[in-house]
Amino acid sequence: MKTHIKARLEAPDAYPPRSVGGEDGGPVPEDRVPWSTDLPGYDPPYFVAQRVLDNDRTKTPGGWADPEDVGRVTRDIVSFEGSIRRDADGRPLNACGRTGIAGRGLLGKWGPNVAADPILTRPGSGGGPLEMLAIRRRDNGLWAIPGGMVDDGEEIAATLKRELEEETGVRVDLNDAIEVHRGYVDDPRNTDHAWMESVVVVKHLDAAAAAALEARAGDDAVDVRWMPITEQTLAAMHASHGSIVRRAVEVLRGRGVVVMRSSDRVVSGKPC
Ligand code: RP5
Repeated sequence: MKTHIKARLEAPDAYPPRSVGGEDGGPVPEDRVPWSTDLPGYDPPYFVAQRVLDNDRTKTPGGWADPEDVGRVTRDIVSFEGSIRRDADGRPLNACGRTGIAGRGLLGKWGPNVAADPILTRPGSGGGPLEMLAIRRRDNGLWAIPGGMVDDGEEIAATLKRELEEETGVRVDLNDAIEVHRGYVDDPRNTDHAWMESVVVVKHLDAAAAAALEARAGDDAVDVRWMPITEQTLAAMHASHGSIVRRAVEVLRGRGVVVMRSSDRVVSGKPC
């Protein structure tokens, strides 16, 4: 069974503390995350950001958020993770289980909020570990894959290209990139009723092709760099990006890309 860690234990500053509710409160116990387990009295705090309410597309021209009444959502709510459970009020239930926050938090859509994340890699300098083009996020200061939300009606291939260019200034043909993840992202913004899912691709560039790129931080990124992929850098990444990059590294290794010195081995991991 997949589970989540950040969506159970971390949250943006704007959120109330994640809690099972009641007098004792506290985060959801790890073994009570699956909806299939009993958690009598589970009553997490409800939170929806004002920014989400202000962007209700049924009220605000150009808004990017669903209406607060889930019954008024007209689009199909579908997940890469399979069929979606709903609660007694018709709200979609997080594909990885309880989070300790009800409502949508900072996310605009009920259910999955779909993103696209392109990973570019290059050989490490001086025989060092493989490197990836990473951005530092404005919202939490963490290094991340340079991705972003898929706009309404946008093809995922277009989002991958657009986000790479907006956040890093880099234009690369991603048609031959390899898909390494399509599903849940353990993002600290996730709630019981709204969560991140993403399509992640990887493309490896040789040293000359990478050297020809001029990266500069833009949009939601405050910094950009070629980041060595090591256990330390992966562990410090935003959301479950570290696990997803691990998967990308395994895929590249399977295709004969020299990944890193044996002393810097990256162990395999399964993202949720
Ligand atoms: C992550 O948040 C996704 O994997 C993607 O990288 C990102 C999308 O959110 P914004 O960067 O648009 O806030 O969970």
